[in-house]
Amino acid sequence: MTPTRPTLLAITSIAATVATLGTTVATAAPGAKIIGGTPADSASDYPWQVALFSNKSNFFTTFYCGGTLLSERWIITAAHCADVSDTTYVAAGIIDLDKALSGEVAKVEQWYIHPAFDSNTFNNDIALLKLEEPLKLANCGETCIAIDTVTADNEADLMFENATTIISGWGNRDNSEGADDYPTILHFAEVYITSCEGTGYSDVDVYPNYPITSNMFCAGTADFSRDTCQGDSGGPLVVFDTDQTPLLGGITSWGEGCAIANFPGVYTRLSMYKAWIDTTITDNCCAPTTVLINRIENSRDDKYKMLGLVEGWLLLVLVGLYLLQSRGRESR
Ligand code: 4AZ
Repeated sequence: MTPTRPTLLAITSIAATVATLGTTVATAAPGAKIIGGTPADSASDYPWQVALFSNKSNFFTTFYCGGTLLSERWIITAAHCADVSDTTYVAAGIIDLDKALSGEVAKVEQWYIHPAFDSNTFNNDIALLKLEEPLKLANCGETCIAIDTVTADNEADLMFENATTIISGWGNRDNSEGADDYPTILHFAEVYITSCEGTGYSDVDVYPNYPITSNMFCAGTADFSRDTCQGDSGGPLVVFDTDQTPLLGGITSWGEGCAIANFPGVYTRLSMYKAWIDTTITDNCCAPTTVLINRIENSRDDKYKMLGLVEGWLLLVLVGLYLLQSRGRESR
């Protein structure tokens, strides 16, 4: 079997078919499986998720890949999502593709595809998008928040065998042959990091014809019931540190079909790219100035610190008043 190397063309033609089917696509057949996922309740559940589309006037039909918010100016996605002749737009702060224009929408000014991306093997399947105008993240508040990436320094603590991760996207929910079931609402699922070959959920070398390089890793479930699928590409696989701060650990890249027994999904391994991400961003302007999720946590701490300060002053004033009063009593 040959692993699915999705092309943008495939995804856009699927989107076109979806468009022709009209509203019927919005309602999933009972038991239809992201594969095996759950619809998000609110855009604030996965505020780092963005959608890529190629025509602002018809968002749903030209949606083709996911992406992740690194800052108000930079999006990270899969390099194979860059195979696009049209202009790319990004929508943040949404869960419903039908209401994408109610989110924060920006035009992509420049794609930065990893220089070593190999479209045959999908090695280095990673790209950065610089937006023409910064997204006004304050406008969408809790529904659009940038996220940090896993690095070589913290990878061992976060990306171990069986670590829990969250995948999300607007990709196909039906893995039966030739079937399309694209949701308008963002879906998510919990999957676990597993070895791609031999020691994980599968006892065979599942991808003998396609090398799993050190720039990739696999994730899935023991029963192969949950997985990313066509249209989820470019989107996030997130892990959580001990403070429950989400960090981007992977980018949905490829795999043999979707939720097929013995074939876990393959993801781009973010920890390999910190230096490339940092230099691409700093060399091409607009270093992140946005509030990252972990910085929000810190600012929450600051609030508590402020509270401490206020309480301290209050105590001082009260002690002062007490002393003044007792002095007054003594002098009487
Ligand atoms: C795709 O075509 C795709 N099951 C994404 C993920 C996987 C397969 C295909 C992994 O975008």
